[in-house]
Amino acid sequence: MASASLPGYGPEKALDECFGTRWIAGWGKNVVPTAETTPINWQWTTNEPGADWQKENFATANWEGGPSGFGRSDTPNAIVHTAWTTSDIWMRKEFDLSAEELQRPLQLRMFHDDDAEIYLNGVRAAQRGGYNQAYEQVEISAEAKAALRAGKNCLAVHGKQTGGGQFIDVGLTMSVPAWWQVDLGEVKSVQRTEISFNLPTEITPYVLEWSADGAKWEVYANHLNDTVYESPKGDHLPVQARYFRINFPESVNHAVPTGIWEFKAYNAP
Ligand SMILES: [Ca+2]
Repeated sequence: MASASLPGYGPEKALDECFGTRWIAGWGKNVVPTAETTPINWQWTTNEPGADWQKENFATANWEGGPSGFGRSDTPNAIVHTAWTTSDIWMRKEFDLSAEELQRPLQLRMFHDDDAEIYLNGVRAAQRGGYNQAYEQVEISAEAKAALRAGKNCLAVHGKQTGGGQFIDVGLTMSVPAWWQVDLGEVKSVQRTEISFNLPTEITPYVLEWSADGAKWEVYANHLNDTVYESPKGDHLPVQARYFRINFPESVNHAVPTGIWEFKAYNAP
């Protein structure tokens, strides 16, 4: 590994300089992606569909198909792939969940302008009034979570325009635990570490562990409850370590997969 001094950090040696870009595989999964990452085909209609439109087995033969998101392209931050300019839109999307995925934390990810009602398998998952101007994570109601099952499921959305900008796009995200580990090659005296995450202005919760032998691990730093972001993220603890491992909890989810740009370990304070 390369050794280097960092400008402004004094004459210290980086035990491990740049490891390059390391994306965390499986950090999270967009069960139903939004147009932020992958525009997907929904069934949709702007004609009043009648009662039970949100039910799983509702017949949608006369609905149209088109890619997300839906709205007017002059709406700030909107990613429009299908024009929707009338007062109401009803949308449906089927998706699969494995038995294992069913146990994972799931959230809606939505951008609505204006009002939105969201259903999972016919049960109300969330309801929002007005507009939110950007994508955000939204909790799913306990009733709708209970209605999910392994196999095929149905996400149904009603969007309503009341004035101004116009847009609707709804996704379903799943969190999974992830970790990344580095081998310094031999046991080294480490005084501190730095981690550069790919989302420097987001709070990225993690637990950093260290080990001399790869078998017995101890906590180097616990950042599960941080309230402010810092980039790069620095931790200080003198240890004799060969391995470091960054563990990410299930509770974090960003539409853009979180990753690590760099991990550095230093033998000077
Ligand atoms: Ca509006």
